[in-house]
Amino acid sequence: MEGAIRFRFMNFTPDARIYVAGHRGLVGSALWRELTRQGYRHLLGRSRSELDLVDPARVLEFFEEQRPDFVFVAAAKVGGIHANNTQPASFLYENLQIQNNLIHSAYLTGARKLLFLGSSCIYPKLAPQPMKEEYLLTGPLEPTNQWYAIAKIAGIKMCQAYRRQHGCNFISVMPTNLYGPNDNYDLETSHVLPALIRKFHEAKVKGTGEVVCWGSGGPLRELMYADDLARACLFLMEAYSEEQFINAGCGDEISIKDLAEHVRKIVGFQGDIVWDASKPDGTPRKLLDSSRLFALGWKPQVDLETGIRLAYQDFLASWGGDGRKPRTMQPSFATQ
Ligand code: GFB
Repeated sequence: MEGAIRFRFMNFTPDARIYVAGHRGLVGSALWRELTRQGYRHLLGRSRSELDLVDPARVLEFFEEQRPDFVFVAAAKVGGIHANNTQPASFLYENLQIQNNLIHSAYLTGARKLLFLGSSCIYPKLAPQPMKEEYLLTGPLEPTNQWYAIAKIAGIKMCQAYRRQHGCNFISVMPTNLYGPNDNYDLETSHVLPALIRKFHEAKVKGTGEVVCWGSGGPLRELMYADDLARACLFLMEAYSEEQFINAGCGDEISIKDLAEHVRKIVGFQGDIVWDASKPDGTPRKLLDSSRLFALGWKPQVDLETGIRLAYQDFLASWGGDGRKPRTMQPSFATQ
């Protein structure tokens, strides 16, 4: 049974001190934009060079100095299918360290509430679709991202354990696949949508006849714009305090083939798409059942077509048309 929440109640008001861990990443920067838009005045953020989240002493020191009331854990080592598959030790070690340090320091310094962000890859590879929260730990994980998934499952359990033993109001949210401003466009480590935007754009600019995409194109993915997730997180920080983690998706899925076709059209590339079957497909289907969240009254606002157009604008603004380096370096700690 869950223990009583003993922490002093404090409303999530514009005066609260709010720490967004990972504030320069895809999700963290979306949270920052939304908090600013909604008038929250005391936002705390630290870049990786200012605060190494892998270091327990530095993290605790930061919490002791700054005493945040509310904490969003949007910091993690993240990446697409290839990065997950080829850096298992980094994905497991760094994520466990980062989340342990943040969650434990929030407990020690009396944070009023913490929201931990996981990932839809926590569910079994062949879970029934759409995936309900209850399906956690009911079957084997997808091998390409099991390391990241195990770390994220440990993060959920950390929040639940600190609630039970210490009465902390720590909650967890499982987002679906995300995209949007400040995404990672590095082709080795990115997720599929930013990779497609960059590949098609560069092929258009260089006049290349074909673009190579990975796998069979058959897998289905649910893709949500990061600002929608940010709105969901603010909503949940205010309205949700249960031990049960909660899914956050938009409810629509698309095949990777159809996604590639959409991006090709939006970017304006007229050549062919070639599928490289030597690259992994990953999970065949990954659709979240977000009915719990929808029943609370939240719904997404950005449809895929609009979102891809916005993401392409972000790519054009942060990358040169000839594929030169981004104006701002992509941070290593971001989340998805
Ligand atoms: O987005 P993605 O890298 O990750 O790949 P996952 C999704 C699908 O797109 C896979 C295909 O079937 C890829 O093979 N794909 C096609 C491509 N072309 C490309 C390309 O150029 N680049 C990339 N990256 N993919 C991740 C997990 O899984 O999802 C993480 O590894 C995390 O742990 C994240 O959970 C949300 O959706 O397969």
